[in-house]
Formats: sequence, C-alpha cells, structure tokens
Amino acid sequence: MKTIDLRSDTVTQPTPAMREAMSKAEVGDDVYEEDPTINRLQELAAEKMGKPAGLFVASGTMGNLIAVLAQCQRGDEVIVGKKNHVFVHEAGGISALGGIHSNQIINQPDGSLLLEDVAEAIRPDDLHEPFTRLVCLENTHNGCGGVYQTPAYMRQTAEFAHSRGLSVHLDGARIFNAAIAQGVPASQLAGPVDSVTFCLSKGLCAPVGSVLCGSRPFIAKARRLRKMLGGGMRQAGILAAAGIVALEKMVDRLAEDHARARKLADGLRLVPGLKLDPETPATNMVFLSLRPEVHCNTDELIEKLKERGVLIGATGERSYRLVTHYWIEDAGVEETIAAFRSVIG
Ligand code: TLP
Repeated sequence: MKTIDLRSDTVTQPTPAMREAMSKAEVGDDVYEEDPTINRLQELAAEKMGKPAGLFVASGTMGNLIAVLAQCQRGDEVIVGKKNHVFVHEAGGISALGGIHSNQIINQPDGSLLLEDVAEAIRPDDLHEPFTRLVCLENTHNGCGGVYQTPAYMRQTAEFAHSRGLSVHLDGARIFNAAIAQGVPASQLAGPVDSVTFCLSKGLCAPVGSVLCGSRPFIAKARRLRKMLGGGMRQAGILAAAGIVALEKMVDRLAEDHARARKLADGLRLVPGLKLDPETPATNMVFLSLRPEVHCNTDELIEKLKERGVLIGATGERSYRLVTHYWIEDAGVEETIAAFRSVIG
C-alpha cells in the first residue's frame, strides 16, 4: 500500500534531479565561504527575494532565530502574532537563547496584524518597559490556514513599522506559495521587509535547509550568529545543490499543489460529518474538523485513516490539517476522499 502523507509539506523527499545534482555538487569549506555551490544558492536566493545577500541555514527555525537575534538585544521586545510559527512552534528559542521578550498580538483570521494593534503594542520610552525593536510577520500564514498576505499589506505594515523606528522580519517559510497564489514575484512580498527566511525543504522538496536574506551588514552579523548556534556547516554544498534545483525547477509547479488542495477540499466538503474551514484552502493546506454527530476522537480518525494508508495531522481537538505537495498526485487526492468516506461517511 502506497502511503499518502498529507501531514505536512515538510515530509517531501528530494526529487531525482536533486539527487543527481547533489551527487555532482562542487563543495568547499563554507565557514571560509569557499563552497561554490552554497555561494551560488545564496546569490540566487537573495536575487529572488530582492535582497543584497543571503545565508544558507539548517532550517526555517534557525533562520527565524538568527534574524531575531541579529536585530534585537537581550531584554528587547518583538511584536509577533499569537499564531505565528516563531511564537508557537519554535520551542521558545528567541527567549530561551536570546533573552528576547515577545509581545503577542491577535492575528486576524487572514493571518494579518492590524496596524492599530501593532501601534498599541509599541512600548513608550519608559524605564519600566522593554525597548520594542522588531515586528515579525508570516506569509503564507500556517497557523491561520495557509493564507497569504498581499504585497500591499507587506508594504503598508513595513512602512508603518519603519516610521516608528522598528525593523521587520518575515517568516516566509512558504513565501513562494504566497507568490504563486497571487501571481506576483516573491520579491514583491519580501522587498519591503528588512529580513526574510524561506524554506527549501517544504513544498520545494529539498532535503534540508532554508535561506535567510537581507542587507550585507545584516547577513555578516547573521553569519556570526549561525556559527555561534553551531550552524557553520562546512561542505554543505551537497545540500545547497538540491536547494538550487528547488529554486530553479520547483517554484512554478506549486500551483499544482494549490489546485490539488482545492480538489481535495471540494471532495471532502461533500463528506457528511466533515466541516471545512471557510475559505480553505488558500494555498496548499486544507483545514477541517469533525461535526458533533461524528463519534470519533481526535486520534481515532488519524489511526483509522492510517490503516487505509492516509496520514493527516491534528491541529486541535477533532480538527486537522492536510497539506498537498509534489508527492501527492491526483490519485492520492481521490483515495484520500474515499478513505474519509469509508471511515466517517
Ligand atoms: N512548520 C511545520 C511545523 O513546525 C508546524 C509544519 O509542518 O508546517 N515557519 C513556518 C511558517 C513553518 O510552517 C515552519 C515549519 C517553520 C517556520 C520551521 O521550519 P523548519 O521545520 O525548517 O525549522
């Protein structure tokens, strides 16, 4: 039985073209900045983000952590959405490792932060309070349903933050999904912010890695912080080679994942007992929950689907996320709908 793994796009395996490029990659010691493949990946990534420089990092989590550490001192404060990955899913790294305080504000259902809320969260110049330094955004927004933010929102929010003396970091783990969904270049979304992390290892299928992009002085500081965190990776051009294939060959096809997510949602909407989140899917994620008449606890549904070869993830009590990606084909979508029908229909 072939497994249909919809738990996340992080489960994607490298493509044959990636394995081929990895086996042939020219490498060097990246701590000396002498790995030609990493250097090429960083240049390509920076160009795509519309930034002067890039830094290959081990993960999205590491990229976000370095970005925050580079822009805040211990005791400083970051304004961040309550549902942002950096606040919810990164093991509290910014406070544990950076001593950085977070001021969490409400995400609107579309993932955005209201400028009024940002304004209210900015600390006055009062010795009792921390200094506010940074605003963290996320696009697409995972915790809010894989929704995307528009270029206008990114510009307005960054302009506002800058006018108040704050920097802006974008967790753009899935920025290419946001770009493809809107038919705009990713640089239009990342252009207005000071730093951006995006992931090569999610929908783009590379086995490992993210790239953090920003100004040259920012990246120089980030490089030192990466070393401090144990992330100087030596001959990691083997990994960067897959990242180059990801950027050159895997971006445009994300539209296929979005179309399959829509097909999946359309099919599941017709299964009695399932309630799909309004507007889902915005990109490659389908969010749904069980209606009260279905007698099944959160894990039971996961187990029963697993017996039929379908893996999905829980997002809460009787609610779930299904993520489409390169390794999910049309047949997998049909089989998933059929599996749901047989389990709860
Ligand atoms: N998200 C994972 C889990 O951690 C929840 C997933 O399965 O979606 N930013 C965003 C918006 C993310 O969704 C993720 C991963 C990251 C950062 C972290 O990336 P990695 O896993 O490379 O550290």
